[in-house]
Amino acid sequence: MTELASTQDIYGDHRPAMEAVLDRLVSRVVSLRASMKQEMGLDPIEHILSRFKSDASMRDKLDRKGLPQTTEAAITQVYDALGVRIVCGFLNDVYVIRDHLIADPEFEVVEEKDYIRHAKPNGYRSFHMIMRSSRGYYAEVQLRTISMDTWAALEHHLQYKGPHTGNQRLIVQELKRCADELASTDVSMQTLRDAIMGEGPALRAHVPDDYVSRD
Ligand code: 0O2
Repeated sequence: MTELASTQDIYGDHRPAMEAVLDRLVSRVVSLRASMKQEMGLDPIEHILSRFKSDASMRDKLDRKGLPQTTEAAITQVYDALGVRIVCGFLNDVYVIRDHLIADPEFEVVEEKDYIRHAKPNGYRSFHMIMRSSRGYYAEVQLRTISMDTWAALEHHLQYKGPHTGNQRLIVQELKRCADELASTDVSMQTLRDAIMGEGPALRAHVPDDYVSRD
């Protein structure tokens, strides 16, 4: 296939259909959020972001991967032209949402990377899913907690694609230490929530009926 000139849209005629797939995926997540909120009595999601990888970023990625600058390569060989990031308050909700997404009939999950159970050596944590729509467009879903999101955002500024200056060894070591501390906090916060949500109804069950708060 002939390479596209840099003035031509790398996504070609596919752009509107891809935008529709991204919208659809986001609306699936939004409705999942609403049903989980109703079921749990708590909002499992802090925020949802979506992005359509820009033409320039896609072209950079194709170059980095040694792929041709063609619409076909952008659509079939790079899986994150469409991206959705779901940020949860608590660790368990990441996996509950993952289980719901995997059961979604509209999208097939073609790959999963659990960088939570298997963090990257630098400390990066997140759960990644590559989903394929019925029309064959790929989207990457990243699920993470607020702590993981904070770390990734800061690390992105400091390290991921930025200039490598300063005491590199110390920076890498400190970033890893912060990631591990945040991961441990996530576990403590989950334990705390389990204690609060688990004990709440049990405690109430032991409170006599006439013992009501007069506040
Ligand atoms: P952007 O702008 O965030 O979308 P590939 O996706 O094929 O290039 P890989 O390594 O198989 O490469 O993908 P992986 O590991 O699933 O990671 C892809 C995305 O995860 C990245 O997207 C980042 O968003 C995020 N990510 C992965 N590792 C790190 C990390 O160490 N630090 C931070 N802050 N984010 C990370 P892009 O394409 O880099 O860019």
